[in-house]
Amino acid sequence: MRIVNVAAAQMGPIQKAETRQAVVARMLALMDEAKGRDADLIVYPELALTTFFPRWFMTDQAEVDAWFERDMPNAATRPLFERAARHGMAMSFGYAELTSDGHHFNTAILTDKRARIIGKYRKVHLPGHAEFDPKRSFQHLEKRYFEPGDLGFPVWRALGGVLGMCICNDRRWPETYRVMGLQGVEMVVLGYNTPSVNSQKKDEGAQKRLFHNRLSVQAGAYQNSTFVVAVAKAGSEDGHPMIGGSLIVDPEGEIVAQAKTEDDELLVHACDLDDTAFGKKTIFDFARHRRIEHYGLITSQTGAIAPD
Ligand code: CDT
Repeated sequence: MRIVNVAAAQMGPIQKAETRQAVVARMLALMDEAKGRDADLIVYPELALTTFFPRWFMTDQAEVDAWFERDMPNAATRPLFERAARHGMAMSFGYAELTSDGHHFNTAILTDKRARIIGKYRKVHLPGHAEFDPKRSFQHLEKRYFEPGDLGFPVWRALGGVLGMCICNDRRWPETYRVMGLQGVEMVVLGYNTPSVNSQKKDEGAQKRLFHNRLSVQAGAYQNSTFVVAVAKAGSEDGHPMIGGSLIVDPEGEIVAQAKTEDDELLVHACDLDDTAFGKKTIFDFARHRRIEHYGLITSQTGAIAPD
């Protein structure tokens, strides 16, 4: 057995006016609870330190940059690293990263049990728009504030297994899991901020959004024989509702833990990474089953729509 006792630390809403210090205090409370339940790894949401700021239209770059972290750890987040090291707990969380040479990414990190950063992922699939459009009932401006990630989908040897990360919209793309699956990933951790209503499809309410969340995570897990730990920032941020539904899924695609609230809530599950072995052997028997000669369209820019 290779047990990773994972804690999915769902977070309730963070209002625009809330400080990073107040948010980190909540994250520390979740971390202490995770320690009480013997967690090896705690996973927090996408952009965990602030409200989901890409819903706000900003033109002043200084105002935009105030939502970003120039260093990690920094003064606001150092308590997380110190507490995680004291607890001997690995952690993953998302934040807006501003690099020293001026690049903006939607980033997640993974630390080891001594709170050393061992992995960094930068969100590849950025949803939403680059420009404000008054016709939309609400804005989602990730394309305005972030560049697409430049690190691909790496995996890391950690906690006795192979771990990978992705962020929110990435979970809807089969390629995300596949690229990690082909590297032998055994646990994918991800955070999300998903509005309860699809601004481009008004009849798609929270129940359908929750269904698609489960569907994409369960499919990604089963089809690649990996655990997936998907963690929401949920609830209403300044009147903008987001789904909860954080979940831990096993390599057979079964939900083994699921959030019941839209608040700060911890889900803990002992994941035996050896449970990934059967599926990997039968599904990922590379030599016998893969037919790469038929997969070329996946890497083509244009795709192909069958003519009428
Ligand atoms: N944060 C994020 O990626 N959210 C998207 C919804 C975007 S709606 C334009 C998601 O896939 O959940």
